Amino acid sequence: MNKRQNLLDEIKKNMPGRRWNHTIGVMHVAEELADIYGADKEAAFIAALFHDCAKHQNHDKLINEAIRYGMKLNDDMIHCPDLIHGPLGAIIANVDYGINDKEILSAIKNHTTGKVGMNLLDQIIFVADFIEPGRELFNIEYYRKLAYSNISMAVLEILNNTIKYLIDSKKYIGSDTLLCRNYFLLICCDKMARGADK
Ligand code: DGI
Ligand code: FE
Ligand code: FE
Repeated sequence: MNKRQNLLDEIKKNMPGRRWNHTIGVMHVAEELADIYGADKEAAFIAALFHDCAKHQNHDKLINEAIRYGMKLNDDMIHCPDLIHGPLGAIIANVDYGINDKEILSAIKNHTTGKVGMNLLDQIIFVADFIEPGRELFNIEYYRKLAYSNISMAVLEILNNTIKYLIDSKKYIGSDTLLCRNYFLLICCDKMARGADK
């Protein structure tokens, strides 16, 4: 059996079916986007495969796992344990599965909040996670279309959507989410961000 199949089997074994279906969707979309934008397809596949490998619904389990792997929890992670699974997933991919490509680990680590200066692979995983075929969100076709025509604009619009959702549901917003949104606003529409006239 080849290495790729071994990894697939290993990750599948440790995931509930629903999350595995989501992971397959993210892998498929990430490979497609890598093709379109000229990124490394194999790296996109591996990053997508691992991106949610640390996602446990139970916050206590997540925190305990993070501590067990020696991960440092920042304030945002303590206020919002949902933000732990990306960084923890990158550590697990590295420690348990020997993934040591820095770009793959970065894409896994930052897939929930994004980060300032995200590179192409980071953006592909971030966007693929949001638009994979299993996601049913209001106006999802708008984000899907954008993803295939302007990936940075797709990142910006997804972050705008997420921040609106977090405000509407009175949830804590992590600093990376806000900083990343402003970073892509400046990249995508500099004039608009400065409030400049047309
Ligand atoms: O793990 P997935 O469900 O596939 O997707 P994800 O890793 O992007 O996580 C999505 C959730 O993360 C979604 O409910 C919004 C939430 N999220 C993203 N940024 C923030 C956040 N939640 C809080 N509280 N604060 C954030 O800054
Ligand atoms: Fe996730
Ligand atoms: Fe995901």
